[in-house]
Amino acid sequence: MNKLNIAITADLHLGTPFSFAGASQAKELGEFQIKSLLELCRYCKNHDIEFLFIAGDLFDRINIEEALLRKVQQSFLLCPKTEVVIVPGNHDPYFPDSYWDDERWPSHVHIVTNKHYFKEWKQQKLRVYSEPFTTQSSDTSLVDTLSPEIDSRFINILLMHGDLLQAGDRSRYNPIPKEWLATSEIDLAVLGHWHTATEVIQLNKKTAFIYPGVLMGRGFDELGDKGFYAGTIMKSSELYDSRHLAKIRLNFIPLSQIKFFKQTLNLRIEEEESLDEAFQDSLVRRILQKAQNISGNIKRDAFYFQLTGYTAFAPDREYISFALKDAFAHFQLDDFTRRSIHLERYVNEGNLRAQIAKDCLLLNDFLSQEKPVKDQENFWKRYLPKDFLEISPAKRKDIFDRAVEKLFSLMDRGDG
Ligand SMILES: [Mn+2]
Repeated sequence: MNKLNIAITADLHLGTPFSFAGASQAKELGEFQIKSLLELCRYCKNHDIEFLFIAGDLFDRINIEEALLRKVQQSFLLCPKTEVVIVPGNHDPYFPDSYWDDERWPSHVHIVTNKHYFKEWKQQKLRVYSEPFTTQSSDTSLVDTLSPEIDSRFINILLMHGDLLQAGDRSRYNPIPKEWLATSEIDLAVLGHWHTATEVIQLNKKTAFIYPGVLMGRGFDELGDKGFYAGTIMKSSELYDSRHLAKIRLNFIPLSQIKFFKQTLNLRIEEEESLDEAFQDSLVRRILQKAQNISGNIKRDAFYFQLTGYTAFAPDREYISFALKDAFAHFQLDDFTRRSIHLERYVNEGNLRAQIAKDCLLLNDFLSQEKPVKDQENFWKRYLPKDFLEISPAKRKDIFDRAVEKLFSLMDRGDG
């Protein structure tokens, strides 16, 4: 039996600008990315990983800072006994004199720079086939024939960046026909480009594929645990051995660097403080509490909160964000709350607004009745649009509330 310890990852997108964050936080997020790579390399060393496959988009762009390139090259020095194979993806395509041609890449790092890439590790009975991106898109499949032909005594890996699709489906990013892969006799296709992980998926008895997903989330569209896959691939090297099908055991290894979370905090007026300032502080507390319930280490997390529901005061985004700026690695807040109008507050004013408030209270009362009193119905029918009473009660109430909100906020602004 031939057994290899392998790790796989893709789509690190190192050098992402993180433009949604402020300058200092963007820098910090970039450092988290490098730390993720360091963590991965340390894992490879500590777990005797023999091969690390990186399935494209290691870098986010074709122009990166020299310092970043050096850091990445040096990261791999942490695992000198791991053979690292990297294929360029659509974000970091290979072209002559690009960073891929830099002479300082460690010797155990193998970069796929030529078409029909093939490399064999005789002793480990491993063969790797790959095709690099050489431009930023490719609407035809980068792979057609495998050369040399598959020798099933080896463990055969296909390392590719692209879209695994049904024949005829279109993609600008290297559409890899599923049907082709299923007949390729490749043991494992290690694929990049899909940012969501798939685990190992067996296409048939002989061939499996996996998209490891991103190594680290980069925004609020890549939520929760991210990481890489590691484990073993096993195969008998006897040609006619019935066990010559590969056995693949890969586990998801979450990384401890930054995670992204998206949360909604629904507010109700009854729970509120009676003072604006106390209200803002209570929001700060509630956001913190909710975040802490979700994650054990919020200083390392990025949280996006959406506030919804009814409140008496408008949440002060600036105040809340300032109060929380050191609590999280990154924090974003959006306010979708609505003001609740207390009509009773206005009825004793003795002005036109008081009269309108009284009418609104009466209408509200009428709209809240399950079975409207006939007299009242006849009365309101004269004032309401014909179809209004045919709308569902919940929808009706919502329209009414919004109208009252609008009306009274306009009158408030005009000081009555
Ligand atoms: Mn990509």
